Amino acid sequence: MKYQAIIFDLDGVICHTDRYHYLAWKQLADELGIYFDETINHRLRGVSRMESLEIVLERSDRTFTEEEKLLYAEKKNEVYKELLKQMSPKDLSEEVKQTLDELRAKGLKLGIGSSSKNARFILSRIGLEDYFDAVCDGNCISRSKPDPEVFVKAAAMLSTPAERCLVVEDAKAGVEAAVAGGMDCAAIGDARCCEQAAHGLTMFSDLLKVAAD
Ligand code: B16
Ligand code: MG
Repeated sequence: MKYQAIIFDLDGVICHTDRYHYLAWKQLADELGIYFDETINHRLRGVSRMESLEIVLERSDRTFTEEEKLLYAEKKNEVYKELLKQMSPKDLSEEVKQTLDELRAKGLKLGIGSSSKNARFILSRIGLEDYFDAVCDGNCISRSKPDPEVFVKAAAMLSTPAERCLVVEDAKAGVEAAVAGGMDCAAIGDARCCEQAAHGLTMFSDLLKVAAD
């Protein structure tokens, strides 16, 4: 097999938290009197929390101090974390769980490479807290996607050279990060239009065909 390890993005690949991100950013934007909608929310996919805040604040004519920005990011995160408590193992689809189990049975190492600082909490909500061989998340990195740091560190945690790792991503910045790290990327959802992706997945279980090569 070409690949020895698969590194999964979390939000938008293993599970879906967009709605909660949307509701939490919307609450903050409303409080600040800033226009925010689903289209703007879409631009926040795979982008770090502070970069997301910058995008949300683009619609304001005010300038904000670094202190204010940190406070707003924290405020949004408190609302988001509260909303995440609604998640349960039911938010992990049968297709994703079965595919992960089959990939593991083939002897592949499985890891997470996520920009989110809430990745471990999300994994625990969906019943996967102890499932992965490595979890590299927003707390482990200083540069977010499209910088390859999160995937390079995940590959090191899995003791697997980049060329034997496959990254699964739903965001353009994530595909770019994987390729910059010397890894093949399987793109799902919106990221499928990225030419840099080595594979396109119509559905998550298509990974079984890709991994068998
Ligand atoms: P947090 P991923 C990303 O997760 C999300 O796609 C993105 O929308 C979010 O802003 C980012 O995590 C940071 O999340 O505020 O929880 O640290 O797609 O890289 O798994
Ligand atoms: Mg994602």
